Amino acid sequence: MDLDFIQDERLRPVAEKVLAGERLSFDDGLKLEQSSDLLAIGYLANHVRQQRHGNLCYFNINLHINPTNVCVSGCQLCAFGRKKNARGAYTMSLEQVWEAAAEGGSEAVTEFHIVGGLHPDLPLEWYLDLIHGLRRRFPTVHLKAFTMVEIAYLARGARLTVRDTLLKLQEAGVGSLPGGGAEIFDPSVRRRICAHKMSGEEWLETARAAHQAGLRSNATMLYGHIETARDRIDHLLRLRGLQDETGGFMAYVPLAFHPANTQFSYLPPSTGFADLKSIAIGRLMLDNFAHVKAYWVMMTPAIAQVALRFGADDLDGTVVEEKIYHEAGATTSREMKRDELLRLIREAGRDPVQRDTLYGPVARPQVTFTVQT
Ligand code: V47
Repeated sequence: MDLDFIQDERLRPVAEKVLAGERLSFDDGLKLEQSSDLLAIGYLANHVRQQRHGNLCYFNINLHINPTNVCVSGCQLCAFGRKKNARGAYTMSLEQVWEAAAEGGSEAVTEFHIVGGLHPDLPLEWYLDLIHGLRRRFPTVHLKAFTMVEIAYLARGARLTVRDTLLKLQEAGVGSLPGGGAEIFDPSVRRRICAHKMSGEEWLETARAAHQAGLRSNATMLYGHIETARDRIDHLLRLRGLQDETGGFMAYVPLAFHPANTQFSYLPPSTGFADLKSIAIGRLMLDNFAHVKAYWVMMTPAIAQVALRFGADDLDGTVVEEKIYHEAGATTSREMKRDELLRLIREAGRDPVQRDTLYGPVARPQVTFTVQT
């Protein structure tokens, strides 16, 4: 294939590998990181994306629920968590969680995305009741609930293995796990951004246990703080390694760090250039992940839309009431209407597919799409 689209000659061998369908190495990843030839990187990522998904772009109709912001972890990166009796700390009652689910369920929601802090007093039974209650009230809604960090914390509190905890939650109605809490796996970075959170190894170990229990999950990477390019590529390769083993990850979701109201408030926020590069490099390195998600809440709808031409095939969903990013200064809306998602996707020349959490299509008469052959 003609490689005229490349301006940075150092990318040529990487491009040749991508176009030949070969797996990229750590050094290839670094070359991509060190290059400013964003259009060439994006072209390659788009090539991979087109091969996997043609012209399709996925989205879902979901509702985020954060039952509590009380958290013992005190991560330096986080603007959401509060100590138990601190100002602004909240914990919803089970009834309030179920009411929030009912109130947000107006637009044919197919997924509740449920994550919260590590609450020192809420036992596993409380979470099982929460899930049971949602399952009973909303039997058709998929419950994507609790990060690896929450799962391991609940297991420790209940004196159960991670596997047994996962099995109990699954039995109660949890259908899959979101990808949060991965941050950056490198231990020296972790010590500075989330000193008391589980290690990267433990995150991967918990994801492995989840996949082995039959629960699929997503995976995230938090970038744009104190990490280096090497840390980012190392993170991606560790995710790729586990995916080779379990095949249990559905989507990779790069998350740009929002510094406001965190201990890193002196750092500048991410840029459109860095966001698009992150999406594209993720798509190129994670050759065994089906999906790369441009989470519009984090990267703004404007950049997320462009990302659909830089390797992303999924815009996440309607979200409603996002708290974690907005506490950290996100200026995006807290919700997006289905019609607006459709407009963004169609304007980018993609064919929208409303999906369920596990990427099965959701039949809705309003959605029309064609697969390009
Ligand atoms: O784990 C916390 C990150 C994550 C900040 O799986 C911050 O489909 C930026 O994981 N600036 C939670 N990021 C969000 C998350 C997620 C979002 C959307 C979809 C999915 C999915 C998962 O947010 C946390 C942490 O990595 N975070 N604080 C901050 N100040």
